[in-house]
Formats: sequence, structure tokens, C-alpha cells
Amino acid sequence: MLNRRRFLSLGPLAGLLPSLTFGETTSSVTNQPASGPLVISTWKQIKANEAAIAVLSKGGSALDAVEAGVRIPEADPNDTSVGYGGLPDRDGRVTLDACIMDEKGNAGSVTFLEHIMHPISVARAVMEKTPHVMLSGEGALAFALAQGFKKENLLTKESEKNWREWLKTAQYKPVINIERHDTIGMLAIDSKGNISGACTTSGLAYKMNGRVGDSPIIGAGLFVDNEIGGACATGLGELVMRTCGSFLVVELMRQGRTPQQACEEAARRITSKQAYKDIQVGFLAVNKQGQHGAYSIQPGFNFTLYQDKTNRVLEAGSFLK
Ligand code: SD4
Repeated sequence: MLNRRRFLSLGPLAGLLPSLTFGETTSSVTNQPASGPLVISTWKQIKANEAAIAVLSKGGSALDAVEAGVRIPEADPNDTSVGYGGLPDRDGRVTLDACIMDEKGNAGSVTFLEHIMHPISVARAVMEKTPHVMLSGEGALAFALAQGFKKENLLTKESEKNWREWLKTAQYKPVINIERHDTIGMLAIDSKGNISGACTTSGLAYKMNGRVGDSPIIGAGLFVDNEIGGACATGLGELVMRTCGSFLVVELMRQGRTPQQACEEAARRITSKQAYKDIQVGFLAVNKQGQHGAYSIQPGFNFTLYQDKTNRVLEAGSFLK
């Protein structure tokens, strides 16, 4: 069997040899091509996956499934990285980023959105009801309100307390996700074999006001090409944006890599070019054949996979051990 260096040295030929394996295996789960509905989410997201599965099991679309799925953590006040209860920026404002992409290559996104509990549904409305892909800040809020979304206070007492505690030192270090985190990227395959994805977050806690991460950027936090597969990312968005992470994963799969190989290579693209020692980035991917991939820079990235009627949390392989 070829080793990894040899594999990579084959250059374009490598893409013609998709059955070769190298590097980490995702988990103990059999990663054989599979048919039937699949849902995969960053981090421990059993309930979000269940909401997506409920849609798929009634024959619903992958697009409806991912929207329904990620709305669960958006509305959960105890999830401090997404929607309601999300930790604020350094000025105490909860600002949200989200995007969604369907099997036809349509995409919608909102960035720097305040006061709306379900940014993913606003992103979907941007996709379906405007000629644009992305709306930001006050414009996104005005659009949401015009669409009938309710204006709400998303800063919970608990998140406000944490922010006030942070203000005592106000030290900002974008070190992220060495601990478990909850920003959700979700990919689903429906019974027709169509793939869609969604990603939603309150971004980095105590970020600068106006900061936008990778999560709402098509090609960074999320990318879907229904002919090939989909990918999403979590972790320090600046590293994902600089490398077009999710687009890269899908393009690597197009060249013949398995989802696992593609996630590993995208992580290596970061570690070979960026300072990464204290930084976490994790990628998830699925391909058209129903195989999945998961890989991160630091150990500790887990994900939730529903496949073959089982919904479970699994550990991803990682570049650092
Ligand atoms: C961001 N990628 O705003 C997001 C944060 C994240 O798990 O994924 N946290 O950079």
C-alpha cells in the first residue's frame, strides 16, 4: 500500500485512486457507502439531529431538515455559542451569523444580526425571497422584521453575568474550542439523496463589535455541491476563512478524496500555513455515497452522526494528539 507521502506525490493521479486510505479513521463506525437519510452535526447535538431526523423520516427534504435541526440550539438558552443565550461581543451585544445551502446550489446568509432568535430561518428567507446571498447587520434585521420575525432580547442573565465577569479583566485571546463548543454546522442527506447544509453561531465570545466569522461565509463555514457532497467547519473562524475551508473539503472530494481524507487535508492546509498550537478548527464532510469524514487540529472535537437509524456522538481524529 502507498504511504501518505507517496500518495500525495502522485499529484493529480491521486484523485484517480479514491480507494486508497491514509491517516486517521474517524471513529469506530463503519464508514462504508450507505444509502438512506443521514444527518451529521458538529459537537454533541443529539436533539438537533433528532429534529432533523423527524423531518427526513416523513420524507422531508434535507433543506427542511437542516433548518429544523439547527433551530434547536438557536433557541436553547444554555447553548452559549448559538442564538438565544449566546455569549455577547465585548460591548455586551449578541450578534449572530448563519448560512444555509440547498441541493441546487442556492445559498442564503446573515451576518452580524441582532435580536432574532432564529438567524438560520432569516438566512433561508434571504435565499428564497431576495436576489441576494448575504444580508448583514441593520439591513438583515430590517429584512427579518419585514418578514415577520420577532425582535427579542437574546442576552440571558447568565450570559450577561459571564460577560460582566469577563469585563473585569477584558482580556481577549481568541483561543477557542480546546474545550467543547457548540456552534452548529449540520449536513443532511434526504431519501432522494439530496444534500443540504446549515451553520449558525453567535461567534467568538467577547469578539470585537462587528466581527464576522466563517460560519455565515459560503465556502468557509459551509459548502454544498449536490453532485459531490458537503462540508462544514467549527472553531476559530479566521483560520477557516483564510483557507476557504469547507469549499476546499468539497473540492478535494471532487478530486477523489474520501470525506475523511478531505477533512484531514483541509486541517493540514491550516497547520502548514498558520499558527495553530492553541487553536481549534474542526471539519465535517459527507459525500454523495453517504460516507462521512471528521477531523480537527486539537483533540476533543466530537460530532453527532445519524445513520442507519442510530444517532450517536463520536470523537473525531485530530492532527495533534
Ligand atoms: C466563529 N467558527 O465565529 C465560529 C465559532 C465556532 O465553535 O465555530 N465555535 O469563528
